[in-house]
Amino acid sequence: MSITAGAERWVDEVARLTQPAKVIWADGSRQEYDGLVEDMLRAGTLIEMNQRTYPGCSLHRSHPSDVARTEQLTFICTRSRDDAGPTNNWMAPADGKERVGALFRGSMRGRRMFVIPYLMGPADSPMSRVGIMVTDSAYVVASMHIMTRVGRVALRHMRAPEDFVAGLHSLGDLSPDRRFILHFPEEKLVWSIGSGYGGNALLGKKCHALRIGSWQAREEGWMAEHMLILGLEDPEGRVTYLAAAMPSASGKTNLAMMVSALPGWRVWTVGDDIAWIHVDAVGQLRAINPERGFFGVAPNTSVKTNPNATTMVRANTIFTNVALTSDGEPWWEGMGTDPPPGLVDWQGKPWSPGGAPAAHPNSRFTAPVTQCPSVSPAWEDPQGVPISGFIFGSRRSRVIPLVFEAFDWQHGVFLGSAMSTETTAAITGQVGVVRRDPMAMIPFCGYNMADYFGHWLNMGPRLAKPPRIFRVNWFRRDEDGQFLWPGYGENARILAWMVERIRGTGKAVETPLGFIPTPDAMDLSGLSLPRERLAQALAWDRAEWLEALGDLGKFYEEFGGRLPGPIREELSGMIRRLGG
Ligand code: OXD
Ligand code: MN
Repeated sequence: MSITAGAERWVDEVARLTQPAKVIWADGSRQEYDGLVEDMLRAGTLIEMNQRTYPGCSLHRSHPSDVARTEQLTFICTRSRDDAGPTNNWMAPADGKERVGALFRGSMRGRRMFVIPYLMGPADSPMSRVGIMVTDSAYVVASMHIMTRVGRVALRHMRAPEDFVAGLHSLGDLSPDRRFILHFPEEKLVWSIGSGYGGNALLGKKCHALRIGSWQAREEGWMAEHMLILGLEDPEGRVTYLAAAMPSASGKTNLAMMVSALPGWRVWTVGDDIAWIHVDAVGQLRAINPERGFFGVAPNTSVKTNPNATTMVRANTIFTNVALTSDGEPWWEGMGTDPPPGLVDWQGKPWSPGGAPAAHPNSRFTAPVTQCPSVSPAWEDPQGVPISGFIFGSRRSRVIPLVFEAFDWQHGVFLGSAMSTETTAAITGQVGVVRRDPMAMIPFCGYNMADYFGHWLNMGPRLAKPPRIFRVNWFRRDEDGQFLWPGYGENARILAWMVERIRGTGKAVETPLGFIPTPDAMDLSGLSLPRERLAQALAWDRAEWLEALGDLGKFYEEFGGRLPGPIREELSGMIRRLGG
């Protein structure tokens, strides 16, 4: 039997269901990409940008009701409801197949069906995995070209005919009433219909690399995390790799490609959204970025916040839902330039000041990793990069200090499980509402989160030297609503302290929360930040924390007896240390 027989059989089955006019296997070539772009320009689903200043760039405007991930329409379909857990929407697999199968029936009539064999991870890495995705959207195929490795490289990686994650996607009629993103982890299968939005439709990303990936990772003893990966080079040229989990649209891309404000230090970018992490033969965690592109949030990307990204998106980039200048260039709020006259908003309407934002708050750029000026020389290392520290960061205007370090692995896992964050425009719904988001994985964990905490706990003893775990919050504000810490390139000062902690030299005080940097521990040379502002950013309040831990306890109750004992013990230990 040929290695692709399983994929061919599945594709035939899907074609019988969706009834496309034509089936096309994508080869991932430049010629194919250019042809897709030409087709879309002709069809008006893509708009050519200024080819002199933005060569190879184009703009896609999505349906106005299809601009972000729709978590309420995203389901985990496991045989047992408990395996999906209380934080996931659940549908019985047979019900999902029946209900959503009816929407797929004939959904590609008159359309082309593209079959995309894609590889998540570097070629020839034992950590990389294959997916076969079917879609009727040319925009999705072109985006998959940028975000994944498409074609022979994927087929070559298959070890057996069933060695792939299958993903069926159709735009359907784009109605939110007929939109579903279903995951069948027991079958390594994804069904997505009714949305063309990246997080719902580029199935390699959240659906495969995180939801199905996390299920496989638990089964096989590795980790699939919503994490950036960066290498921090010190003035002596030594590079320390860190992985950081932060919720959607909360600064992962900016941190991953940060230009350090601390002289002599430099950040190298490995990934900005997803990390697949394995234990190697000597008990060292090693991480790969399964993607090969960035699907970043455009608003607030500027020369000040992320100079590398502004350079990176000057060519070969697909912009989605940004505003367009009369010169055919992209524009968004927080770009650092005034809105030029003649600006057209993300829906293609003339824009005038004082109204709604010109760019959608979740407008995006899709650009190849290789165009990032800070791309790490190790970004495609098949063995991955060695991880020495994990960072858990969330967006909280109160309570959570700027940075602190866990006592040990178990305490660090607890701190990750305790994360909550203020929501952003990356998901449909209200922005700025505090919600629980353990390890920034609440929307992406493909199984019961209590078991996920257990999986994290189990990883620790397998490691020769478990990475240090840090908690950060760049988003803390003062009483006037001003950020206490300048963030962006200045965050290098915090990363440098982490590296010193990893090496055993960084200074810290022990508190009931964990280790907090002493006032003189971080190098603040060249930064005009009053000492009392830093103290405020690092402060913690007993009463606020006890209240927060009370809420956390209620969240944990949702998991009943499935919550691992050590997590419960860490919670009571922290309450005890705080005198509660
Ligand atoms: C993303 C997200 O697009 O997390 O990365 O929503
Ligand atoms: Mn993300």
